[in-house]
Amino acid sequence: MKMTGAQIMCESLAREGVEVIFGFPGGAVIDLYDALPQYPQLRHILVRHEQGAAHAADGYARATGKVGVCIATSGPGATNLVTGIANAHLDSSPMVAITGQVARPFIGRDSFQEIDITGITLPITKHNYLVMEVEELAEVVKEAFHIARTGRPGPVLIDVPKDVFQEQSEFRYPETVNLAGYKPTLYGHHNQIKRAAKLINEAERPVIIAGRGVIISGANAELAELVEKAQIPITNTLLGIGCFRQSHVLSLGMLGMHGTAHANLAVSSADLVIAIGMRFDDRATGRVSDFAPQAKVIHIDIDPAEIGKNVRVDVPIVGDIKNVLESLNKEIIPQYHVEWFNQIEEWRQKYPSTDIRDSEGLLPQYVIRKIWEVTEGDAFIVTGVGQNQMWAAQQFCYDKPNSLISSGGLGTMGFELPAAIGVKVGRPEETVWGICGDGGFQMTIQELATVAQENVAVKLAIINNGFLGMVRQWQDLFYQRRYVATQLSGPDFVKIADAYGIAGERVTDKVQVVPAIERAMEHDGPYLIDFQVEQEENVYPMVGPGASLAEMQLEQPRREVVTW
Ligand SMILES: Cc1ncc(C[n+]2csc(CCOP(=O)(O)OP(=O)(O)O)c2C)c(N)n1
Repeated sequence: MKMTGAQIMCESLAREGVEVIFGFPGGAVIDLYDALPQYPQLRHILVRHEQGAAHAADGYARATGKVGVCIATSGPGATNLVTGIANAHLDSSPMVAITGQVARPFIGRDSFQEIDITGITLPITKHNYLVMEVEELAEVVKEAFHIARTGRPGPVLIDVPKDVFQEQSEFRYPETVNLAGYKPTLYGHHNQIKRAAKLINEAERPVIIAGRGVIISGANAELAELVEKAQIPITNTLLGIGCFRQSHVLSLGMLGMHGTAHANLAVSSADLVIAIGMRFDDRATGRVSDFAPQAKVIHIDIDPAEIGKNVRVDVPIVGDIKNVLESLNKEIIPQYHVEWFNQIEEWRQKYPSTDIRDSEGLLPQYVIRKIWEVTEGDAFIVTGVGQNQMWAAQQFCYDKPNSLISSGGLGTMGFELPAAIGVKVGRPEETVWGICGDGGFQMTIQELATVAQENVAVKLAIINNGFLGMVRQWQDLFYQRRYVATQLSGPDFVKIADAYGIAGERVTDKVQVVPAIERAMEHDGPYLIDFQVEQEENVYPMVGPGASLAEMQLEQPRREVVTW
């Protein structure tokens, strides 16, 4: 049967099981939009800025495990996607971004709204395509979804000239994909697994560092088996939160720049580090030359490019984590590490690093802890970037699998609101809380209109400190408190919400916190709370720039605080 390129695109998306598309139209994709109503199974969500579409698709993908899809027109539409694509790339989130391109005769002529988006996104996509023949379109879509979701997931961009959307061709959807040069290694090498098991069985002070790769692989159960069988303490990266129950006695919480003291000390004293589905980001390792100085390192990851990139590795295992751990667990001899466990417990007691200090004022940590208590941890938490993000990582005890959605690699302010939309659209039965910085929130605030138009029942907590808080913290600690360009005015967020038709309220006092959170939970629809918190609260512990994990600053220095 003959179809237009636009119909072929829609039909192919439907064949891939796509249910939701986040997008924004324009001239180069007008034919694609014109075909969309013929495919009612494809729900289109109109965002207010293409960056929002990419973050929403990313959040949707992380929360559902499916490929997130976004659409933008050529030129500025496409470039507005770039931050969101880069964000998905650095956090290994499966996404297909579809951009319109000027018609083929206009390419290379600096035509109206022409931009070389495949050139621009080459380093921030797993793969990208410029489709020059309508006959190739279905096969490209099939490949794009395959590449986005297999191996180490990531974003794939498909750029389609306007006249390719208009042209007709026979529709045939390929059954399979066979790409020479793209065959992710799924099973670990047998000898390497044996070597790893030997190290684990002989270790006296082992620590597991688990990352988001565990969640992507669906290996939570296999990881838990390893932890419990060999009684190995486990810490996680920021994005690894949700791969293992944090209330478990062997969980040390997050490591790194704002990790718990006992996790950082454990890694610094370990004789064996088992790194699983993580990539030794500098925020997790601290000064690399002093990272786990006494430890041998086993690194399990599906992406061979990660092995040995930042940290020397003794036993590399390339493979899908679920498969590798299944094999590894068979080789593990059950054991206890009583002395090691007691040592870590001593650190945990001595440095209760994420306890909230007494304060008359409204502390941001207190607000986030109360959201955890009221929701009983049964919620998706989507964060911004900066202090709010670190407190969200510290003050929740994450037992629910995959329940923290955060921009780790790129650290993209403005992620919080559109990503929360994507999470709620993908998992409508779940409670979704956006923990937002007042700075980050203002970067994508326009997506409140999307929330209202689609009635996306997200609950939004603005941790409003009147500053670009994390940058202010660095100015405080490392630039003698010279606050340059970090004091931030904002609108009346409650009035803004109201203007969009969204319910909300302001909280300035501790006693108001729990009732406000409860009202938000009971409200049938989206709800925004503007928490006006103490302005100069810092995140601790902190491993300063250039310091090793063992060199943490633990407490807030005493001084006058700025208040509202
Ligand atoms: C798009 C973008 N621009 C700049 C930064 C640098 N940056 C990191 S944290 C931060 C402050 C964030 O302020 P806010 O959103 O209010 O959150 P807070 O730290 O106060 O919780 C800034 C400016 C960034 N991460 N992303």
